[in-house]
Amino acid sequence: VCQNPYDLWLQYDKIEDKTLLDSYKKQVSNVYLNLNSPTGDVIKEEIEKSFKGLLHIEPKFDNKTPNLIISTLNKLDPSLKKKLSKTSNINDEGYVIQHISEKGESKIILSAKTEKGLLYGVFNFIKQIQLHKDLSKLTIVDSPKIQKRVLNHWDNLDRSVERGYAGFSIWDWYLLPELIKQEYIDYARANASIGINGTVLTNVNSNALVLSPRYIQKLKALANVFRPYGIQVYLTARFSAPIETGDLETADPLNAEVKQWWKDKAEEIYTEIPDFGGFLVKANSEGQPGPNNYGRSHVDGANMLAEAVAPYDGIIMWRAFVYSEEKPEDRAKQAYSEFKPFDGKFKDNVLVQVKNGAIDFQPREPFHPLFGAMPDTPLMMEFQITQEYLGGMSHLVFLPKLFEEVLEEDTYTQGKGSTVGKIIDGQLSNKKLTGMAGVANIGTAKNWTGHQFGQANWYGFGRLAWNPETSAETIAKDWLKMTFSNNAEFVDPMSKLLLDSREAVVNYMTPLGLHHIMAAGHHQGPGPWVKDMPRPDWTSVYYHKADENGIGFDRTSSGSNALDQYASEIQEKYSDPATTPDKYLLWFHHLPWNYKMKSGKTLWYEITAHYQKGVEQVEDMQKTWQKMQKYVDPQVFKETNMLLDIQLKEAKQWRNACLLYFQQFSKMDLPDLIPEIT
Ligand code: GCW
Repeated sequence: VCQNPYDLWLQYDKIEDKTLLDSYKKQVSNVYLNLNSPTGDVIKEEIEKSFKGLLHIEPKFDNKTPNLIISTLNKLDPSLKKKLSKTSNINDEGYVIQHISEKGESKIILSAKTEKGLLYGVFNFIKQIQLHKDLSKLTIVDSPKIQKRVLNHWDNLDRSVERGYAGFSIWDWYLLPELIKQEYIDYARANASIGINGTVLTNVNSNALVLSPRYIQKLKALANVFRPYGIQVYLTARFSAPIETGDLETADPLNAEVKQWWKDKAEEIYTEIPDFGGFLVKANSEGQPGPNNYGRSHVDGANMLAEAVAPYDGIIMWRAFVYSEEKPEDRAKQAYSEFKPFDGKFKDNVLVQVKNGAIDFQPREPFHPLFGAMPDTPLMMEFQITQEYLGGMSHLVFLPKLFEEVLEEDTYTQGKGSTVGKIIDGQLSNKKLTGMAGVANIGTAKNWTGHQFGQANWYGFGRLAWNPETSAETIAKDWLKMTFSNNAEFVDPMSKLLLDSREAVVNYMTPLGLHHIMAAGHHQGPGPWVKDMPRPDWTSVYYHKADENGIGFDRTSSGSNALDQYASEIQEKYSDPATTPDKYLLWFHHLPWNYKMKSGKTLWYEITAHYQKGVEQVEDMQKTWQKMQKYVDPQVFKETNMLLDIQLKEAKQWRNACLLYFQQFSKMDLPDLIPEIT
């Protein structure tokens, strides 16, 4: 076993099964490839690399008697083209991979409308080999369901990464544009392999320095590296940039000089980077400047920027993560209150980027009520891949399970079946623009993500951005097979481990709808006691509201009425604790400690049992992992063991801290299932 963690899921180790290997060698011995472009070179390199690694062959490219034909549709021999099924279904980034027989000879055709489509097809084709699939049965017709599949780096120009746990930023701004690190190329390749087609290089909290001419040259160097891989670069735009640069005295979006400043800035960037993607903006949130500073609205701000990038097909991703310092309203309600009235008012090249839940990337939140509530505005999903509230660098948590849960939630906003996924991919409204963003968990760590299993979250984000209906189970299995081993004795128990890991973290951190009870500031570890912060909605007591009468946040009509922001089907169900799913119970209700749960037990008992269950689930993860040694690189095996030890220790800390803290209010005994804790 010799996986190299740096190579992520693109492990191309020789296939051991001799029969399989021989059949592959026969099927793809000679490749037709006739592309004369940087993307063509990338495709060729990838074919060479994977065939050398997986099949131990040097592919022939003599174009005479090929059995693997890689060609764009317009250059494909018409007789072959005729044999392909459903090519009209693919979009510009889609592809077809199909096994056909021609004059008794078998051939595999890989075709697409564009070279970018071919690149995605090539990565999928190689994946089929990694997964030991039968190539003689291949018929894959696939296109991304979402257009903008983007990583958001919260990377600062000093190379610190906000909420990053994998070392420093991989962007070495100091040595750019001259030094092009191999990591930049490998980063682009990894992203292309999972269909990610954009990257926002800077933190939403960054200052405007990155917009200066010096930095635009650095950015250009990166864009040149990424282009053959189909990846566009984007930047965050600080709203006060015209002032910060010393050019103007105002950033008022309705001021003519300000408008011109952004137009000039866009021109300057696009002159150097013609395929620049556009800007991501955090405005009037957590101290960031924005249009509100001038008495203007989010629409004024977003549209002003949208106009500046429109001539170049650029887009603006305007974040809806806002919660005002002045408003005493339930924080969960604020983004909806502020943004819903703007539905239909944004320009066509604006996406409103909404976090999956209304608070902040918790282990579990109900879906954000804005999904479905702005039918005339393209909404872009923002997931967090880095584990800010989910154990940071030390906990193994498979996030595709969380993402899947959100995407499958029914908003009922256009009748039953109006899932969040269908709103995001535009199915429900024929949106012209669609997008999904993931806050990256990537850094200078030798394995990119710090925790080896963080790689699965990067991988899974890409898969879901490509197709939000992909199941977490498929993602888990594919990732495990591509990264480690196809052996069922490894894949079956390990995919169970991955799929259960998300519920484990919910259980030992925030079961039954509890949320935001982490330690203040760094958000790692328990802190249900946190109070007396500069803002009430930064404390834990604001969210759990535990007192002698009970626990939970009443968001029904007797409380903040945040429930009112959801469709009536959801309101009806969730307004009564008896019909609210247990997983959201304390998100919507404040209930007495002896409230009788669906299980027949008291609320207090269920809280304790969930915390205990979470701890036991980590113990189960350890047991499973112990059996996997022979499938895993020794260093990865050892390190994961040590990390699981930390996770178990911290899970116990969570259980102990939360139960002892809440017990002072419940004044009820800990049931026998809880070991003695002090
Ligand atoms: O959750 C908060 C994080 C901040 C982050 C902010 C945001 C980038 O604690 O670190 O800032 O969300 O999403 O803007």
